[in-house]
Amino acid sequence: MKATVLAHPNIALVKYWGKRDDALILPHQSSLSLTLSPLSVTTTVEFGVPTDAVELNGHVAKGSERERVLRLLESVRAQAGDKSLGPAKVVSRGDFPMAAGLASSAAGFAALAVAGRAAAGLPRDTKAESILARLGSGSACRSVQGGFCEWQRGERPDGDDSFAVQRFDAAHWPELRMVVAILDRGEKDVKSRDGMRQAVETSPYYAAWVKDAEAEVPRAREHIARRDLQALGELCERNAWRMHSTSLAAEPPLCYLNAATVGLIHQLREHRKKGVPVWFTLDAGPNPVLLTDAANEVAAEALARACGALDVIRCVPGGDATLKTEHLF
Ligand code: 2P0
Repeated sequence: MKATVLAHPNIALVKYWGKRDDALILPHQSSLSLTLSPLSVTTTVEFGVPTDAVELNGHVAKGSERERVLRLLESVRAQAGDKSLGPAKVVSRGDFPMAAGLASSAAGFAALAVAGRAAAGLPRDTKAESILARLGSGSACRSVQGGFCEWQRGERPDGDDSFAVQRFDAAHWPELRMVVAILDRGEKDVKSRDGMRQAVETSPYYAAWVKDAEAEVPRAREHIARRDLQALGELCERNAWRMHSTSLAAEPPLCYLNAATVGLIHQLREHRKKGVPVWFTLDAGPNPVLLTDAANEVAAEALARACGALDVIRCVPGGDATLKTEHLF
C-alpha cells in the first residue's frame, strides 16, 4: 500500500504548446524531450491512511495544487478497480530550485503516477504510467522513462493513444549536455497552462505552429539517432523560436524573454562563430537551456555567467523513473 519513486524532469527539444482537450490534457501536436539528471523529485504514496494528506516540498498542499494530486490518485483507484484502497497520503520533495523554470511538475507527476500505481499493487507498465502522469501535467508523461522520449499526440478522444514512448535511452548519447542558465529567479506572470491556451485561442500563427512542430519530431529523432549535435541544436533553436513567435502573436501578446535572455542568445551566435558548439532552447520563461557536449560544458557555463546567470545547473541525460526502498515517511 506504500511506494516511493524518484523521477527526473525533462526538457523539450520539440515543445508541447497547446491542448486540444483541456480536461484530459491532450496536445495538438507531438513533442520530444530529453530526461535530465541529476535533478530529481522523490514521491511517496500510501493508501489506506485515515484521511487524504498532500505535502509538497515541505508545505501542506491546498486548493488546486492538492486537487490535481488527489484527482490523479482517483484515476489510480479506477485503474486498480479497487474502491477500497482508502484515503492517500502523499509526500513529495524536489532537489532543484523552482526558479530554474524546469517544470518540477513534470518530474513530480511522473513520480506520483508511478508511485501511485505501485502503492495500489499494479505492475509496472510505462504506457499506463505515462497516460496517468499526463493527466496531472502534459509534460509529465515524458518523464516516466529516461533518455529521449516522444509524446505521440494520438487521435482518440479518450486519450488512450496519447502517451510518451522512449526512442533512445540515456546511454545512447552520454556526452550530450544541457546547461540551465538561471537569469531570473522571479515567478513568471503567465503560467504555461494559461499561456498555451491563450496561444491556441488567439494566435493567428497557431495552426502553422502545430503543423511545423509535428513535422520536426521525426527530424529530431533522426538527428539524435546520428548524435548530430549541430543539426539537433539548430532544430531546437528554431522550434523554440517558433513556439515563442506563436505566443508573441497572441492577444494579449505573451513575451517570456527578457533582456538578458536576448543578450545570451546573441552571444551564443558569436561563440558558434568561434567554433564553440552551443545552442539554446527556451520554455515558457526567461531562462535558456544550452545544448552542448561534455567537452564544451565549462565554456557554456562560463558564457551563461558572463551574460548574467545567477546560477547554472549542468545536466546529463537521465534515466527512468525508479522505485526506491526508502520512503519519505
Ligand atoms: C514542454 N512546456 O514541452 C513545454 C514547452 C513549457 C514550454 O510542457 O498544462 O506544465 O500541465 O499540461 O506540461 C509546460 O507545461 O502544462 C510545458 P500542463 P505543462 O515542456
